Amino acid sequence: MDLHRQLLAANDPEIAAAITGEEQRQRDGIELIPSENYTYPEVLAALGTVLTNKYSEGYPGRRYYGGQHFTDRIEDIARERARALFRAEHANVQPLSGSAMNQAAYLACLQPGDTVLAMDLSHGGHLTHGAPVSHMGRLFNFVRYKTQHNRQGAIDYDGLMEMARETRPKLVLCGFSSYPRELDYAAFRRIADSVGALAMADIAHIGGLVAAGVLRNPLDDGFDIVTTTVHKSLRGPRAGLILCRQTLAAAIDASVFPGLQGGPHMHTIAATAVTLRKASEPAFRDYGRQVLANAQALAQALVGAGVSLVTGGTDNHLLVLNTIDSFGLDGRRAETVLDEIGITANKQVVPDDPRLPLRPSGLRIGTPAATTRGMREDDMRAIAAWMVQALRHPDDAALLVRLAEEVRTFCRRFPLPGVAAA
Ligand code: DSN
Repeated sequence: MDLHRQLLAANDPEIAAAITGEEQRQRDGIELIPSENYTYPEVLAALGTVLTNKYSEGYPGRRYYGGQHFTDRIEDIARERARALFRAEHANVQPLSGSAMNQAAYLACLQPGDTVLAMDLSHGGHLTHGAPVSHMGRLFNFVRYKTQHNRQGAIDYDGLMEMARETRPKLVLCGFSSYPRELDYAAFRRIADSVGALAMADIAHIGGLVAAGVLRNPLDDGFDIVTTTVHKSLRGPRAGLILCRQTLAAAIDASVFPGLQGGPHMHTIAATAVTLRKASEPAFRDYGRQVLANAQALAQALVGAGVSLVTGGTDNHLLVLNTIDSFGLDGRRAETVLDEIGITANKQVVPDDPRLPLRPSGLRIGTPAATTRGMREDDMRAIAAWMVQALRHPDDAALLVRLAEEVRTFCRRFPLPGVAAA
């Protein structure tokens, strides 16, 4: 155990024991929540440093506190790496996480009451894309578009163009947290242009896949603003990035600080810089390809076993299962049953779900974390088989115990990055 952990164990055994327990949970189980990942040991090292002691309000060269020699260097490196990796004119690396980055982006370019076109939450959009329960949904006039269930979840771009002409949005937003298909960014750009709106993409989930070059980068299609989290497919610390045109740089920066946030978390920004360097290496492209290949293998195995997938499949890293149609179980029960055998997923609404979000009709799974641990297509087929057995027999306690043991044994083959073996 390293010195910091020894000190923690000696001085706060309760918290130390809970952290050790979480390490064990992560090591012994299969992580399928599509927004989670295992970060690099180097990122964990950067996070646990004295940078957490420092206030750095402002931006490099323009801070409100002294002692910024090293923090300026770190933030400059992080910004430069983000710009280079995503081919962006400007990058802000200070957003504390995904919701803050989207809020800062809206507040940079909209006035209260302005109209935004965004994807409906149950069709795959995110809370910050105008769900009525979010503050953003109250502040701006979000008009929601849906996907077409009978066309593999495709978006009706002609219909969206029509909707834009009727509603005159200031911002056309695309992106998602539970949509398994690729988007036509050029079509979104044309729709935004047709009404003089800005085009923004929230690639929070797929930022790593875009960085790896295995999914399309909306900046290459002339988007004005792109936001991404750092902790999902990018495999970094919990943080957000805003990438934008140079003409929006001053507004975005002012919106993040002082508009929305105070002191940036410099330990996280250092860890973000480390992540961005890793993502620019050739091995990360291989990782991105494997994430997609694993998602295909998982989807094919589930469909082959008769499971109903929203949109019928996936083009990215995530899948949404309709567990009511497939197993007669709501998403909450399905999540609990899988938890019992050591597979972590999350309940999920399906398009126009008649059920409530805490007991929805579906389950969301994805492959970024399992891929980081080294799992490949054959492993995805084994995981699909365990899932289907458990979900078909949720009340068979003996079966669930046996499957849990199989999952634990399987997981021993895949070490947890940055954590010593048990
Ligand atoms: N919580 C994230 C997700 O799971 O997709 C989005 O905020």
